[in-house]
Amino acid sequence: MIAECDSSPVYLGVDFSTQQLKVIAVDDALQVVYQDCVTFDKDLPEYGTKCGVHIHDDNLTVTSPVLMWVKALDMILEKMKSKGFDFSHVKALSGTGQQHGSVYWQKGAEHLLKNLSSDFPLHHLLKYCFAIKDSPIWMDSSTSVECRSLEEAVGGPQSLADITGSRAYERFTGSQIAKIYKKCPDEYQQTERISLVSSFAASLFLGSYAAIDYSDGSGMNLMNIYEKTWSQACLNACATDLGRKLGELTPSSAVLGCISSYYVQRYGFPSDCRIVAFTGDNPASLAGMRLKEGDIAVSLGTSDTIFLWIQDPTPTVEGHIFCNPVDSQAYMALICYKNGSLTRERIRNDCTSASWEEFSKALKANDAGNLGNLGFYFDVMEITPPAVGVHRFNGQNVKVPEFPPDVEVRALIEGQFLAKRIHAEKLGYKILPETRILATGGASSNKDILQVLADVFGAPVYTIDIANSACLGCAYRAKHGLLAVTGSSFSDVIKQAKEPKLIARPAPGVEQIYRPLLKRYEQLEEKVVGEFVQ
Ligand code: 5FX
Repeated sequence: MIAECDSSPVYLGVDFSTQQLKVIAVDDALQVVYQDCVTFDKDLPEYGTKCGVHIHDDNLTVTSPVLMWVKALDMILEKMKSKGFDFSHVKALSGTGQQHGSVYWQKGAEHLLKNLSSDFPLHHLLKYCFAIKDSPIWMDSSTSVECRSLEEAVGGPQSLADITGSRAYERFTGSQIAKIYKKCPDEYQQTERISLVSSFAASLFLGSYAAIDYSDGSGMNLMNIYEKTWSQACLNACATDLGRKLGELTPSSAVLGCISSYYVQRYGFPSDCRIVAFTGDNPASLAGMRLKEGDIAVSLGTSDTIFLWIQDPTPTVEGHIFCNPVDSQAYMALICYKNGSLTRERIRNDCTSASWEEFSKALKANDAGNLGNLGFYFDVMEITPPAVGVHRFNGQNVKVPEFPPDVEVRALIEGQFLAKRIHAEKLGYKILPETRILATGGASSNKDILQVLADVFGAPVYTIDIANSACLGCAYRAKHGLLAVTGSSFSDVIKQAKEPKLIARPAPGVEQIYRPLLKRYEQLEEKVVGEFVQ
């Protein structure tokens, strides 16, 4: 699709996700006029990533090369140019990135950012700009020691959650920075700015360091989510001089400035194209799905997440509270699962001929409840609950070594959704007659998977046309950022956007099947975690 050649405004959303860099452009009526992507493994094989990342030998450390992200940006902009995308209509641009990952800018990098020559691609110009070449990302779980000392420094896990919205989590940026401070002191010393993936990406467009927004900043264990300022106690517990290296925080809908002249000269963006603060992928998804209070979002991507809109948060030691990206008075609650689409793909490959069609057939081969068979599929160390390995139980709660392929497929999908419902209810979420489940992410295009979601939750499932709600949400946020100065709310701005559409309703009678299974699954989950802890 090519943007229309009239003078109507266009808003751009970009998404630096785990496996791809994506872009979506919408017109003034918020209709999608262009979409594109660069896939790291396929399009940038020289970086040798698998699913966009490097898993290190300890199986705990997970990083991505920061220059790969920069080169992906060069690539996608060149692609758009060669397809005739007219950059001169772009009035505002915003973006998103995988949450928690961090980027370490070398001393002198901002000077380079401010003086980019449009004759060269960014990955040439920024080659020596990073003190740490491999950025730690959200899949990393190597920082347990740093987590414990951060919690101890502020009075324990609940005290840390009371300040930052979450107890210490390995992937959160505070403990990742603490690890780098300890293990790579010279590189830390050489760092003049630490960005999140989202604010790093914003900096590339801005041509100077972009502030971290409140919503993505909530995923660091460093920010006071009520005061929206860095918590000095948390900063002190992680590294010296950290406040200065992190810079100021900013509201998620703030206009940070105009696009760098590099993009004006090289691609033809208008010089007054506004850069609206970038945010994390889950907050951006909340915007893209038009989530309202009472809804629950289920995102089925590289990570699975569930999230809710909340007004008065009570942080606990399970799940996270983030500042809301579209309403500065509100919050969002989130739970993240590491075993998402990669585990679904693994089971698809093991149990079918690696086809989603076959996977769907296998899923439908057994009735709701899977004859009482339940499974836990944690190929990598899970976050909630903290456990690893594959654990299968028959209808008598006896552990079994394997299931027939179609039972395995249903056990995986039912298990993933039973877990999500149990954990959402533990966060205080109540399923009411008006509840809507908003599904997004790659697997949300599979109607059979969404039918199981509707059945397990006993609520209707809706989707939007665009599976990448995070990227779309940023195109919406770009327009909102521009209009927010005139007092328009996000919900006013997105009135014109398409409403989510109904995909699946719970089948009659399933409630009676899943109610006892939810109880059993919860008890078995405790057993699995207990085994792991011993
Ligand atoms: C959320 O807390 C997560 O860690 C993941 O969903 C990442 O944001 C994936 F990009």
